[in-house]
Amino acid sequence: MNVLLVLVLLALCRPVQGTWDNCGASCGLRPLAHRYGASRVVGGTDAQPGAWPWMVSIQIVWEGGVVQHICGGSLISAQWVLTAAHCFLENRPELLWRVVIGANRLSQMGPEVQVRHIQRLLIHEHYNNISQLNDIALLELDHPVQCSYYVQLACVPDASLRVSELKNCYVSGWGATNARSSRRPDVLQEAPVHLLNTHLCNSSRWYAGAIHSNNLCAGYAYGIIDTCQGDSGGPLVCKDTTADYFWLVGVTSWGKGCARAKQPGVYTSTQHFYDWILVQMGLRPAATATPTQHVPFTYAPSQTPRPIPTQSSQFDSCPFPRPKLVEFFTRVQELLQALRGKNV
Ligand code: 4AZ
Repeated sequence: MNVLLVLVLLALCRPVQGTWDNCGASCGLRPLAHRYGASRVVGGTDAQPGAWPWMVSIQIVWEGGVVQHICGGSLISAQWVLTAAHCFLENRPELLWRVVIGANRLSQMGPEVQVRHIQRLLIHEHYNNISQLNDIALLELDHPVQCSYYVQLACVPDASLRVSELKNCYVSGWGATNARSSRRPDVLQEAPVHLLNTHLCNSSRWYAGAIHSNNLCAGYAYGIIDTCQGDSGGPLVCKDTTADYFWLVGVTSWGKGCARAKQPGVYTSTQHFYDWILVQMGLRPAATATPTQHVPFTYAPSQTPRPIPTQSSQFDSCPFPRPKLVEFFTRVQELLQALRGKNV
């Protein structure tokens, strides 16, 4: 009887376990997470390959082939990357931009790494480059990526997620590891951060009113651990309170210096832009008349009409119910094994 139940459960789990080579309907999962120890980090540390599989590096390839990492970003569907609008302030579509997905050490990109070009850049129509309000942008890739152990989608929360209750939050990026040095790490850095109360963050000795309701503050009151230049556009993720997947709650936006006391990192809160994201991706009709700034990328290899997103279900159903199902069936399997061990 037990064997039969396990077989049924395994059959039910199969589509979930089989989603690693196409993103399926899952997001926020880290297939290689079992490889990492539960090490505590002080400041940024090298991330393990595949640790943050939605993390992308947005780069410029200069004439002569020199590659420069400009900003981070997060893969939210097989063909869309969420990033910061200010990464494209000196917007130069004539340059050769590229998006690197699945990388860990930028100088040694193995077969797990996928490189795409930007088909379209969509900057928020109300982005303000003084206040950094609405510092959010979407990149449409020229071709969809293949999901794998190293490439997974991030989960964008809608308004129903109680973000302030999330506890295990992390930032990652290839940005500067020291505020006073422009040297950039080769290996992806990661650090745990705390979500900080927005009222405290806006108080007179902190950011004195510069924090908007569409922002999140994350880091530490005493500084030391923070994002920095080059981390912009990258993810602030928090683990779900009940299951083993991560929410993309913020896009790295700005901060006064890096890692200073009472001046934590400021992030664009993704849940406030959930509807905007859906509209831009063509998954929901636009309600407003203001068009988003569409920047054509002339070098995009194919100038074919924009394909109809085929990944809509991945974003729409994100993250429920698959991660919850994985969690549920894992618990049931553990229970069955425990019962079997007791010969019940
Ligand atoms: C930047 O310039 C930047 N300390 C990103 C994050 C922070 C500061 C600056 C937060 O990309």
